[in-house]
This record gives sequence, structure tokens and C-alpha cells, in this order.
Amino acid sequence: MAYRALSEQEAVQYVKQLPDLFAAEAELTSREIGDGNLNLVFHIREEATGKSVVVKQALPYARVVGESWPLTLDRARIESEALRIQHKYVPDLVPEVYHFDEELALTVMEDVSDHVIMRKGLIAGNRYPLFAKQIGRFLAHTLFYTSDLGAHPYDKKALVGRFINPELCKITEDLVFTDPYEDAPTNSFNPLIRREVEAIWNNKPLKLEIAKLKYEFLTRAEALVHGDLHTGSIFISPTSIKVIDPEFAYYGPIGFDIGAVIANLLLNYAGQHGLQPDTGKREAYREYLLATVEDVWNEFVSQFVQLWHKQAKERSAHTEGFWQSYVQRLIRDAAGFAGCKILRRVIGLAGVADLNSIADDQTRAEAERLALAIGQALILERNGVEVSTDITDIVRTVTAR
Ligand code: SR1
Ligand code: MG
Repeated sequence: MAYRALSEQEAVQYVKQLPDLFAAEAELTSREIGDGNLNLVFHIREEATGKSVVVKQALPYARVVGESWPLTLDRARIESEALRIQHKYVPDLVPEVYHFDEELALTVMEDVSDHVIMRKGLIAGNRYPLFAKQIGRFLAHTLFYTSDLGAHPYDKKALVGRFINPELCKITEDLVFTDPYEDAPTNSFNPLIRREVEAIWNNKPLKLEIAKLKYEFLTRAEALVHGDLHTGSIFISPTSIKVIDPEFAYYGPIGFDIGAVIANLLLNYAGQHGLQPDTGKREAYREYLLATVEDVWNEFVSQFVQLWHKQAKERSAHTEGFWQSYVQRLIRDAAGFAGCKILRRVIGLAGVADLNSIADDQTRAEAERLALAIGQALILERNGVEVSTDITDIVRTVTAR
């Protein structure tokens, strides 16, 4: 079938003709529920049995901007292949793909809507004590097994080829590493923070460090990274997480995914200024977020190093001192990438609800200033970071200023 964007009813007809999902006579409801920046997402449910699936279809343009921003449909292939690979390594943490249609740029997958989007859960002030362990395992396993440490050298090179993702990488290159640091037309920020934003545009040492981080993103084909691992890409419940949306997946630096998780916890930390008016509760929730930042890194590193010792096929990996220096670089990369991802959400296109939902412009500006200060400090001070508490110490110091 030649490509066309499906309607809700056409999505029903589509899943009905697939084998093994629904009976031909099944009565299905269909709702388009996509609230992301790029795609259509249909939730399809059979009321009689409660069985449901999700159909995700790429549009030939970026939904957030419209048809004036054409965007490759190949991102649907990238996403479905990445989901299948990640599901192989951590089946409980990633939705199962039932079917992929290259022509329609469409994936039919497990419905995980019994979970909530983590960003919404954090904005509501919920706590998820199992999150760090779960995301630490997701990161350690998906990144280790697709890297030169855990994959056969031929398989790794073949994967690099399958995940050449130039158009989506270019979005990240522009929106995360370039536009926010100059007066670019894509930028969109609160006019009340113009002075702080202009100071960033004029901060040469900061821009040099961001240039180095961008170069890492451009060149370090280290592992199959998710590529957009913010809290809107994580469905969560009190007991489980499901990582979705890897359409930005490509072979990139491991620290980019870890940094994305840390950045989004810290964006919520900054947003607490407007989200939680009770200062006692705000402080307590911020402590929870900082403890989660530490736990995410600690869980990742403990599981990654365990895999390294038990599973690394690459002989050089067992050279004395190598894993320690590798892990030290990773935490510094993660801190730097986290900083860029915080700055882009305040200055650039595509903000986050943790800040944007603060109704009062002045209060939002105060939260945004804190986010900008944290982001800059993480970038500039990353080379002194050794352990996870060094990251949270930076955040505490900046907050106390
Ligand atoms: C035009 S896409 C804007 C942003 O949405 C995605 O979630 C990525 O973060 C991208 O940078
Ligand atoms: Mg997304």
C-alpha cells in the first residue's frame, strides 16, 4: 500500500487485516493520542476483550512545525528496529513490536498505556523508587551489548550501517548543540530571561565546551543509543517502566543517553520552583530527584561494569585500568550532555512541561534561570566529575547561589 497518513478508522481496518491480533468481526475503537512532536499515534482497543494495541505512524513532516518541515519516513524503520533490539536485551522494559510496515512507515506494538508518561508523573510529584534500577538496567544492557565491548565486531559494524539516521541526528545537532547558543530563528524562550540567554550566546569558554560535546555526538559511534531518552520517552508505573520512541536511535556516545535521563530529572528539579509552592515539600522532592540522579548513574555503572567483566569479548577491554578510565570518561560525557540538554529545553525549540506549565511568567523565569545555571555548570565543570555525588554537588551549589 502506497504511503498515506491513516485516519482513526483506517488504523482499525489496518490492524484487523493483520494475522494473530484481532478477529475480523472484532469491534474496535480507535483514538489518535499522539502528543509528541513528530508522529501519529493510534490507540486501538477491543472493548469486549480489553485487548489493545498501539499503531504509530510517521508523518512525512515534523508534526510540531507542520508540512514546511519535511522529515524522512525512514525514522519509522529505525524506531521499529531499535525497539526490537532493545526488547531483545531488556524484554520487560521495552514494548514488543508486533508488526512493521515500511511503505506506511507504521509500527504496531504493545499498548503500555496502563503506565503514565514519566514527565507527567514527576510534575504531579509522584515518586518511583524502582526507576533508577530499571533505567540503569535499560542503559547498561542496551548500550553494552550494542557496543564494541559486547557485540561481535562484524555485527557492530553492520548495526552502525543500519542505524545511519542523518535527518534525525541533524535535528539533534541543530536543536541541542547549535541553535540555543546563538540568536537562531528556531529558538523560543521566555522574554524575561533574555539577559541570561544573551550571556550564554556571548560566553566563549562555554561555547568551546559545547563545541567539544557536539563533536563527540558527531563522531563517537560507541553504541546504539536511544537518542532522545527524556522523561516523555518513558512510560512508568509504581512497579515498571517501558522505554518508547527510539526514532532518534543511531550509533553515538553512551553518555548521551545517560545525560538525557539526568537532564530531565534536573529540569523537573528546576521546575519545582513553580510546580511546588510549599517550600518544605519542594526541598524534599528535590532531594528525591537528586538521589535519583545519583542512583541512575550508580545503577548504570554497576550493571555495565558487571557485564564488562563477565561478557566483554573485546580482548583490550580486559587491559588493567581500562574499565576505570572508560567509566570516568562516561560520567563526564553524561554530565556535559545533560548540561546541553537542559539548556536546549529552556532556550530552543521544543520546551518541556516541567517548566512550560508554570503559569506565572516571573516564577517560570526564576525556574528557567536556575535550569540555565545548572546546565552551564554541568558543562563547564564536567571534567572534575568522578562520582555521581559530584554531579549533585554541582546542582546543590548552583541552587544555593
Ligand atoms: C522537531 S523535533 C523536536 C524535538 O522533539 C524530539 O523529542 C526531540 O527531542 C527533538 O529535538
Ligand atoms: Mg519522541
